[in-house]
This record gives sequence, structure tokens and C-alpha cells, in this order.
Amino acid sequence: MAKTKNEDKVVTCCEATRQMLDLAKKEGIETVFDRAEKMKPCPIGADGSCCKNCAMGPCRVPPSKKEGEPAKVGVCGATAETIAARNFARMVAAGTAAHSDHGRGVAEIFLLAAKGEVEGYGIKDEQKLIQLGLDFELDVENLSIKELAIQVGERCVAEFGQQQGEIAFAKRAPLKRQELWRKNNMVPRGIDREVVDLMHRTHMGVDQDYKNITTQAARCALGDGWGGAMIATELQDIMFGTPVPGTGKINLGVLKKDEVNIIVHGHEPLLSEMVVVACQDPEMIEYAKEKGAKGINLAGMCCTANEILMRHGVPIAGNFLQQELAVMTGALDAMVVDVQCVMQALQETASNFHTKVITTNPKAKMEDATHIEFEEHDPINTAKEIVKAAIDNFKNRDKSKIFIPDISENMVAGFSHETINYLLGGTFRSSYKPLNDNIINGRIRGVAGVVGCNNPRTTDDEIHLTLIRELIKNDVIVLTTGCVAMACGKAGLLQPEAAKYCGAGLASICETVGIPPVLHMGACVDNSRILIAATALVKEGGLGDDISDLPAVGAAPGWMSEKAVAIGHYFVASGVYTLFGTTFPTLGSKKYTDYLFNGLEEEWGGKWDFEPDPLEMAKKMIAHIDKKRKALGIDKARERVLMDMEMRRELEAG
Ligand code: SF4
Ligand code: MSK
Repeated sequence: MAKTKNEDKVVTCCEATRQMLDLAKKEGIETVFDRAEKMKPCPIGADGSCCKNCAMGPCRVPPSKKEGEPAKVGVCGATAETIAARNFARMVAAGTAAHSDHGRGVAEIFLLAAKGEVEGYGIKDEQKLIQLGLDFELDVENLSIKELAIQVGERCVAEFGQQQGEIAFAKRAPLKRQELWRKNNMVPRGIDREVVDLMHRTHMGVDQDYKNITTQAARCALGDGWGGAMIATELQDIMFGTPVPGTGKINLGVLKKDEVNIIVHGHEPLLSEMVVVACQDPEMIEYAKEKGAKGINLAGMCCTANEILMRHGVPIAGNFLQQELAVMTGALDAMVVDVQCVMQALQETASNFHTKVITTNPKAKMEDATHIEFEEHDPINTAKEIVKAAIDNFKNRDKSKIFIPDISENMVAGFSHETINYLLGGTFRSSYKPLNDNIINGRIRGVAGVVGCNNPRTTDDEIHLTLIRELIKNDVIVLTTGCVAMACGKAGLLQPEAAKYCGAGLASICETVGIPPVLHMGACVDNSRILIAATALVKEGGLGDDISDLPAVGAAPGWMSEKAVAIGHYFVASGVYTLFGTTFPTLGSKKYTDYLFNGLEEEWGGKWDFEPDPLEMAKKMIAHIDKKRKALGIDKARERVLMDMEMRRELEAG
């Protein structure tokens, strides 16, 4: 495994990253890995035991070291559990706000496009538009596509500011789940309202009941998963096309020495979709050739990469921890960023090279970067201006500084819920029945959603890969999004050939259907696709009547962002056992952590857990899957499959 800076510590298992870190060391350029080494996390803050919600503090309430010592409280008397719950809840609020603001941006552009007030976007998936019309109980039969798009757009925009009632997509959940949410006052009234409510009640001197705070945090998080994030996914699919599986390439080796290299990095596909179009414009290609390049090479990074890979096959240069490294190749002419997961260090790294960092969103500017604002009424010309700036920068490359690791991997991505339905059930009888049948008969032991970021506090990519390899070896099919999906891509797990790493049951399914055992479902907003897939499994029948009955689990082994906490909490509130690795933000309060890890299951059917060791994490996930199989009475079926030597022989012969 690769070693870098601190020779005693393995920091990455990605060879391209290792090569770039060696270069950084030689050139004396600091990266996120070095800063993580130097900046030790504050243990009190990391455990959620520090409150800075008013100027009587900040107050630190770590657990007492001496037995019998009274528990510390804040100046206002706030207990460790209240402080941990408030900190946790504020992470949920921030994560929900981030995803949902993305969703709002998409909804506003969708509405403008539907009214014909903006060019460049159209309706690519009418079927899905009609589905949304039905969700909003619109008169779909008597509306033209244009009228329907306008009304759907208006309804989506209204979901954010709605003050009373329920968000529309809550009704997509299994009926039993909806009842539980209603009984516990957890159905979001409107997306923004729940964020504001949560920020209010975690203000100094408001909600001092950690359970009550956690319930509102769930209401807020559900407004993300079944609200803002789901709106983003659905409207993006309607405008840009619902993804279907396609091949692509991943890792820094996708950058090209002799072409203008542009990376789009961040989250919102509104602009990147237009950059894809601009890069294919013959005039732009001609312009690049005039400037001495062989063409224009567009690549993605972080979740924007997932979006444009799934819809256009645009290659991925890397995941979160590779952003500075892409600049360090010396061959990147423009790093185009919008929102979320963009490191401030990018501009400093770029100052050592010729790379232009271009910010595009008025909410996310960077000192010293070039700002070309995304003009929503004229997106294609904004995109052309950006591409032109990159082309103009090509001549400024210092050839002596160019080093592109010759490393990339093939991958298959774009498994939307609709595609899984189609692949498993066929065009005329598309359904989840074959998947349910294979779970019931035990060939597939269970389903795991493994999502989230990578974090330099653990060995880069490794925690995900160890966990996922162990899961598929045990016949657990994996659904993935975000930077974990990219880690899997780099390691070759997103290819049908990865079936060789699976247990016999899962391998037989992958080989028959021709799918990888790890299904790339998109960006972090697309975790909503996993909710819909879980709901489809329930509705198909035979696996209980709620998401919490399914032999299914969720994990974010290398999480780092507040969005991950919001995602985790909406999974838990939707009935899923959800594990985090690396660290957990409430460990300072045993009482509160115990409530999240044990108490919640009785109330919601789902619960949190923390396990830093990926193999132990896999064990816990598989044990939970087996517990659910037993409760469903399908544990015996799996035992029969495991003893089916005939099947094993057939597979081995194949
Ligand atoms: Fe300290 Fe209470 Fe103020 Fe928090 S709200 S900083 S615990 S006094
Ligand atoms: S980009 S939120 S590091 S998954 Fe969505 Fe990756 Fe996590 Fe950002």
C-alpha cells in the first residue's frame, strides 16, 4: 500500500494519489494530507462536547475523568447530552440547507425553462415529469407537457417555503413509515421551515430535551432526503435525462497532455451540463486548435463528476481528496467550481501552476480566483466564456511542470432506480420482483447503501474498499453514490468483472444480469434514489411492509461533511441501520450516543452506529441483515442456497 510524507503512515491506497503526493513532497507543496497531519482534531469539539452557542461560553463539557465527579455543565446549565444533541442537530440543519439549496436552484431553473424564459434546457424524461405531476395530484391527462412542466416547477419551488401540511414526496414512502412519521410529528411541513425550526430550537435557551431535538432533526433531515435532495434528483433527471448504465473512465490519468484540460468540480449540474455542450461546440474546438491544443478534454471531480459521467460519459479525474492533486499535474487549464466540497487551498495550490480557478456561483467566491458568474438566463454563453478562458490559458502551461500519472480505470455508472427496475425485470414487466425473489431465496443476502466522502483522517479510499469487498464477498449487493462510488471506480469494483470478488449467490446474479456487484447510483443528492429503491423493494412484496423490515443497511465509512450527517439522519428516520466510520460527532455524551445507537431503534426502526474498523463494520452490517432475514422468516432459504453445491459447481465451471 502507498506511503507518503510521513513514512510510517499509509495515507492512500490509490496509486495515482501516491504518485502525486510524492511529487508534492519533492516540490514542497502542501496538500490536505499534510494539513491533516499537522492539524490534530480538538478532541472536545470532535466529540460534540463544546458549545459556542452564546457569549457566556464557549463551554466545554467532556466526560468526567474521575469516578464520582459531577458531570460538567455549561454556564447556562446545559448538559452534555443537550450540547451534543444541539451540535448534531446543527450539522443536520447545515447539511439539509446545502442539499436543499441545490434542489431549489434546480427547481427555479426548471421553472424558468418550462416557461421558455431560459434556453438550453429541455424535457428529456416526460415519463418522470408525468410521475411528478401525479405526486402533486395535478390533472396530468388534461395538461400539455409545457403546462405540466410549469405546474410541476411551481409546486417544487413552493415545497421550500411551504408552512403547513406535508411535503409531497413524503407520500412516496411505504404507508407504515408515513404513519410512524405522522405519529411522531416527523413529516416535514416545508423544507426551509424545518431548517429554521431546528436552528431556532438549538439557539441558547430553547429546546433542552435531547430526544425532542433529535426528532426535529429527523423532520429536518427528511425534508432533505424526501424533499430538497429528491427534488434535485427528479428535476435533473427530467431536464438532463434519467441516467442509464454507461461506461466511463476514472482517475487522474484521464487528463491529457496535448489537449485543453477543464475540470468541473462541485455539485450542481446546471452549469456543468452546459459546459459539456460548450466543449463539444465545433467553434470552441477550432479555437482550441488555433491555440495549439489538439482538442478540449473535459473531466469531472466530486459529485459534479458523477452527474456528467452518468449522463454523458464524461471521465472523472478524481474524488474529494484529489482536487489539489489535479492542479499539481501542471496540465489543468481551468478548475471550474460551484458549491460544496471545494477546498479553499485550491487557489493556493493553483498559484504554483498556471491553473485558473474559476468560481461560478454568487454564493461561493474565492479570494484571488477568477469569477465568471453563472448567468441563469444565458447559461450556454456563460459556459462558452468559461471554456474560452480555459483555452486562452493553455499557452501559459509550464511544460517542465507537467506530470500526469498514467493511471485510470474503466467503470460502469448510472444505475438509477428506474434502470434497476428495467434491468432486473425487463422492458415489458419491469419490476423489482426478480431482486426481491433473489433476496428471499438467499442468493442476495441483503442490500447495503455505502455512501459519502473520503477523509484524510483515515487511509484514503481504503476504508470504503475494505468494507465493500467484505460485503460483496458475503453476497451483499452494494448501492453507492458520491466519493465512495469514485473510490470503487478507481479500484475496479464498478465493472461486471468484479463479480469474481463476490460470494457465489451474488456472483450468479451479476453474471446473469451483466451488472457489477456495486451499483453506482450518482451524486450525494442521489441518495434519494436509494430511498426510492428501498421503497420499491417494500412495495414489491415479500420483504415486510416497511423499510425497517428490509435486510438492508447504510454506511458512510469516510464521511466528513455536514451533508453526510443529514443523509445519515434521514436514512435512520426512514428505518435504516446506519453506520459511520472515522469519527462520530456525539461521543462526548454517553447518554446521547446511547440514545442514537440503541434507543432510536425502538422508536423509529432505524438507528445510528459508529465503527472505525471496516471489517468490524461489515460484520455489524451483515449481522443486522441476518437479523432482518430471520425476522422475515427467510433465513432458512439462505442456508439452503449456501449448501447448494450444484450451483457452486456450475459457477466454477463457468
Ligand atoms: Fe455555554 Fe450555555 Fe452558552 Fe452553550 S448556550 S455557550 S452551554 S452558556
Ligand atoms: S462530493 S459531500 S466529499 S461525497 Fe458530494 Fe464527495 Fe462527500 Fe463532497
